[in-house]
Amino acid sequence: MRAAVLNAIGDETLDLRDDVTTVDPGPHEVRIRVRASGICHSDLSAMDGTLPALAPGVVGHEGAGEVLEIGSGVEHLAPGDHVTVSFVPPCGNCPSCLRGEPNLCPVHAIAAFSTPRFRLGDQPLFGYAGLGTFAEEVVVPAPGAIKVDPDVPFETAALVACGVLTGVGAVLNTARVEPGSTVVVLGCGGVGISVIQGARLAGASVIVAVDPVTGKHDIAKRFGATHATTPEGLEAVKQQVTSMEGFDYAFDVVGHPGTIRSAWDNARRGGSVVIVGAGRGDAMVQFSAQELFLHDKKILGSFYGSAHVHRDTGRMLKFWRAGLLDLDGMISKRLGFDDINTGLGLLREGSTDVIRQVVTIG
Ligand code: CXF
Ligand code: ZN
Repeated sequence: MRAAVLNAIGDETLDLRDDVTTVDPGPHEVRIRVRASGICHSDLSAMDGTLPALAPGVVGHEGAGEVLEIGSGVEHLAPGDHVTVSFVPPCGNCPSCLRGEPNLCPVHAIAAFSTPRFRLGDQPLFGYAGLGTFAEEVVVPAPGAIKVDPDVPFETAALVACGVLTGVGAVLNTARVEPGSTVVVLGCGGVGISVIQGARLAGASVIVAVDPVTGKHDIAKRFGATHATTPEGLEAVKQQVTSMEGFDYAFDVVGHPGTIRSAWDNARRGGSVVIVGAGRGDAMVQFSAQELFLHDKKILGSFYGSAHVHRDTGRMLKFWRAGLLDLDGMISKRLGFDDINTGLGLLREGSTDVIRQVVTIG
């Protein structure tokens, strides 16, 4: 089958091959025909070493498709079901799952680092984050396949699997933004736009979008931002909309020390600083011991939107059906399998017309 292979960490392009196979589904696993995959910034971060990943392997971690085959013991799925796939399949029994934090379930996430999901001849290939959705088929643990209604387009469903759960989840689950709040969002890619849409859904009265790429400002406004500015312009907008107090909620959706520090600086005393951006393990952020206590700000990490993937996937799609989340408008480019490297290149350049590119796999 076709798959986009990352031969080595540091490679700038993927090897588009047609001779990759999947492993066979074991007990409690399912084989899925991937029909659509989003291109997420974390795929680039896997390629350039920002985020941990194994090579050789197949990247892509935001996908949707159709169940082809179920292993023994799989009860909630049948061939033909439409599903999204999750990079954190919740095991249901570990302490994280039992305390209601399934996004932190380590069981399958850790196994993904020792269990190849594909083969290229005799060579085992890993699947990025346990998935590898830039392939025509994937084999995943059954709890990582989330059933969706068959009338949801695969491209729309795919977005929910990572970017939308991560961004909207950060607002609704992690921060629990209250109606009337003031919100600033640093970074207006696919996840940043999802944070903006989540803030609109939560009833925020002010949503300031910040991105150095000015071409993204009008896009951010289309999805609910009330103001949009470059990082240099943020101070003036803050003065204007919060009377210098700062924002109730500041979301970093970049993951750089500078943007995290800016989120802190722009939150009001007592406000919340929410870290959504996926940064490097060795990038350090500085806070003084005094400011940490004196300003009473809450620093909230948000991994996978603190989502309950089996609860929140359907919830996001209900918002979409109700017209409260514009998922289709987020798809700025529809690509074919052969265009994956072009799509990654556009994302790397911070292209103005890229919010989410979706690859139709088949
Ligand atoms: C990432 C987090 C690390 C694993 C892959 C997905 N989140 C969003 O892109
Ligand atoms: Zn992602």
